[in-house]
Amino acid sequence: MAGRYEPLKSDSLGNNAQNLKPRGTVARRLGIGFAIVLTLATLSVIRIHPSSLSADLGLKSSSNVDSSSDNSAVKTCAPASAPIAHPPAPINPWASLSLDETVQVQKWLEHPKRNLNLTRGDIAQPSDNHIYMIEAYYPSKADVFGYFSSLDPAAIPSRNARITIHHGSADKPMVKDYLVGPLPISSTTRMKPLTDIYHTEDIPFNARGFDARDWTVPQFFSKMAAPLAEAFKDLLGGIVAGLPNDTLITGGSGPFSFDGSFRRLWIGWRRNTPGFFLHPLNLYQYIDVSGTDPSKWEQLKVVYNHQVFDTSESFMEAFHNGSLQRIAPVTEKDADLSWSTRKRIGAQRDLDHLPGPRSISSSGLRFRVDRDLQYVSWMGWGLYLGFNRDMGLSLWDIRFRDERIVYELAPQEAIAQYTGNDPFQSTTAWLDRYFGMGLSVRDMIPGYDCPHEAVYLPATTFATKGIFTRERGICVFEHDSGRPLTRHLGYGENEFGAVKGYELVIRSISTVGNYDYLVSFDYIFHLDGTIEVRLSASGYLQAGFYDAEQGHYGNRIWETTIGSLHDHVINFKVDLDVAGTSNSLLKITTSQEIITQPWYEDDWGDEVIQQKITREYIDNEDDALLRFPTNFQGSFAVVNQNETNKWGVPRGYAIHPGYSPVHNTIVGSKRLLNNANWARYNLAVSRRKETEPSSSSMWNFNLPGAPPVDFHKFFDGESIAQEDLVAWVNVGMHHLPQAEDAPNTRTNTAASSFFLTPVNYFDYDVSIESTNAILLQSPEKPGDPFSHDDYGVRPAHCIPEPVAPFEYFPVQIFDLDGKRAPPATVEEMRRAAELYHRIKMEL
Ligand SMILES: *[C@@H]1O[C@H](CO)[C@@H](O)[C@H](O)[C@H]1NC(C)=O
Ligand SMILES: *[C@@H]1O[C@H](CO)[C@@H](O)[C@H](O)[C@H]1NC(C)=O
Ligand SMILES: *[C@@H]1O[C@H](CO)[C@@H](O)[C@H](O)[C@H]1NC(C)=O
Ligand SMILES: *[C@@H]1O[C@H](CO)[C@@H](O)[C@H](O)[C@H]1NC(C)=O
Ligand SMILES: [Cu+2]
Repeated sequence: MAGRYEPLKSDSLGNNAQNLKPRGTVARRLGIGFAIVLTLATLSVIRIHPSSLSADLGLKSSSNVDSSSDNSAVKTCAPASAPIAHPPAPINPWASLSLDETVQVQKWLEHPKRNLNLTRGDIAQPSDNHIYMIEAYYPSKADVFGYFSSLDPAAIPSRNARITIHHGSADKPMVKDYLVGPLPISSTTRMKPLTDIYHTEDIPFNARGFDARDWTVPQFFSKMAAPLAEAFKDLLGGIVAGLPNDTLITGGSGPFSFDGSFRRLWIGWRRNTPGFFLHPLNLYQYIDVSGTDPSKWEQLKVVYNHQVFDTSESFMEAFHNGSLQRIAPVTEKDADLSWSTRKRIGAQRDLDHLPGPRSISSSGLRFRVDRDLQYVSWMGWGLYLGFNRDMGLSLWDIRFRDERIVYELAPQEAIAQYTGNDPFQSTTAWLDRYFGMGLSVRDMIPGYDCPHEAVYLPATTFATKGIFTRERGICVFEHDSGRPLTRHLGYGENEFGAVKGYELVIRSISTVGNYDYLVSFDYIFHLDGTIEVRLSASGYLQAGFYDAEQGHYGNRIWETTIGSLHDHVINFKVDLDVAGTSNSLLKITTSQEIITQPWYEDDWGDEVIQQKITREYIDNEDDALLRFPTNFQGSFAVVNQNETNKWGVPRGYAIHPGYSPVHNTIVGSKRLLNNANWARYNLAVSRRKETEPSSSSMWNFNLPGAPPVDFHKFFDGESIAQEDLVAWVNVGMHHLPQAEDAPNTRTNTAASSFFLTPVNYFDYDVSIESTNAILLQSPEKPGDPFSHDDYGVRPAHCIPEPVAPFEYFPVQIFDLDGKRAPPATVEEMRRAAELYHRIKMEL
């Protein structure tokens, strides 16, 4: 099959075309189209435009090519739709509840027989009982394995729902989790408290889930804003009247509580302008929003320009009697605020009027998707998708070349701890699971968030107001990394060649409250068995108010704005099953030795300084809270000691640091005392347990002193030698914002990653199997070109399908009866997305 590497000529291609062996449908389609392709290939050689001309052609150049008369012979490329996948089982055990299932559960819970005294979530007050969440509760690993090994329909794991109820009308208000199952609802369906996955009994009501309506109760305006309205105008240059045209808004920080005994937080005022996150003003209030009765909510403190007041009255008195140290507000009249919008500015760059390159799978997509089961396969890989409110996308039963490698790969929590010289920034320690990183997923922007030919999958989550569906919540695409995965130039037989670096990407983007946190979760699959987990952030900073006293805490990025230093750490659960579930944690360290050997020559002395490897199994959980070694001298791998490759080495998968493998800088802060202890490490390995499904919970944010999931309790002295193990792996960033974080942080440097990569898992690099590869042979006659074998796979020539016209739709909301809700207004959409980061006062 070896062809000749020559300038493109029709007859040489013709020879190749005849030699083409059909390889599945793709190759066949390619073969048929080939004769036609030839004519055009020749034409395209002739049609070389001088560069000056091509620039002039501008946007029209592509249509010029398409409309050339000879193109009638060229077929259109295969459509960019994914062929149907073949999941290992006809079900997805991690499927989200369907709309119908959710509504069934809702109705069942509302039935008077349940005696739950529920008020519908969309109208409930804090003092009512209401359902906060309904979502799928995943079956045990044993049940899934039992079913997968038999595929016996009788062994299908039972389906259960996890329910969270806010018991606001109880004598002692609290939050409780329940399991409801089996589903579908029948006479055998039961409800029981879900407690064994938490380290505390109940969730205190003061740590309850986020509810947008808490922040729009009239008391908020009457107690927190109205008494200061006059000062707002003078000191902040804005109006707060509880009207739609208010020019100031406020936003809250967190956590709200230490142990559930109170619910108090700082709010800070901002300009009500696009990019409001970059417009903090220097007035803060500490407020008490404890309990279930908003009429008891209070303001406890006012801080303006570093001056502290216990009451609105004393603040207003100082404001009137001249003792207040004022700073002149930057009013909108004085300043152009467009710097905080995303509107394009500046001169257009050379050739930027042309659309950039786009990727086309000319012979059809090479990955398979089962949309109903949410299963994806590509080049030996296969996996199921799950999606939940708290953290969004998760991957399950990841197999490569018919062997399971990862049972579960799922984000757990994302912290962001800030610093500053004001009450807002210096007390902020977010745990974003609270806000629902899955709930915060919105549709992708097609062509921008993912390439044009990406396949989109829907994501559905329950919220108190209804059921949210986004048609484009997840995207899947294959792309060319643009660099070979392996290559070598050589002159011996079969030494010279390259394997193309194709990758499959599964992505979801979560915009948590609009601040610096448009988070793109990327799972990137490679041909050699490597999985790359990459997270990138963008969006607006949570900026601070700049004055001369803030210099140590960030960089000034505008007149009165500072980009505040903060750390991001995001935790992933990686339930590796390396050659089975009996796994061990191998620590490899490299160090320096000085050694003498009898055969050293006198020329260089009798000592050599070199590296050596130390291998050590970490046998106990307590020793498995880990940091990467200095200078990354060493590595951690999960291996099966009893399964060796051909060379007698235990098969393993290494957890390899990627870009910015940081852990949290701060240890011991009271606002992050025990609720995110995983963030102290780069990774930790514990024995897998059904009672330890996650390193966090949505209530951990508001309970740093009494976290429902206390990560350190996972590490209780158990053996991790040849056990089923879970690695808890962190990515993150020390984010010192700079002028270039405006208007938005850039995903190129605001990124972090890790790799799960085979280490002696195989006997050799299995990417050599790829037929999207080339092998070159040295010419026999000096001066002749190298001959080559491309395994019959080469770029097709075809007319790409037109890109669908751009369109973007809001989330679809179904009410709690499952009926399509009327479209949300912009203000409603903002409230759902911006949460209490942008509180618009209402009368
Ligand atoms: C049911 O809840 C309401 C508040 O929503 C409360 O006023 C009422 O007392 C509760 N009923 C019972 C029987 O607990
Ligand atoms: C804001 O709206 C109110 C009521 O519609 C109106 O009376 C007021 O003049 C408006 N204020 C500004 C600054 O436009
Ligand atoms: C102004 O009011 C503040 C706050 O009540 C008070 O502490 C201060 O003594 C007053 N100063 C004068 C000059 O009245
Ligand atoms: C695994 O290997 C250990 C010794 O390395 C041996 O004691 C044990 O029986 C083996 N287990 C299995 C399941 O083969
Ligand atoms: Cu950041």
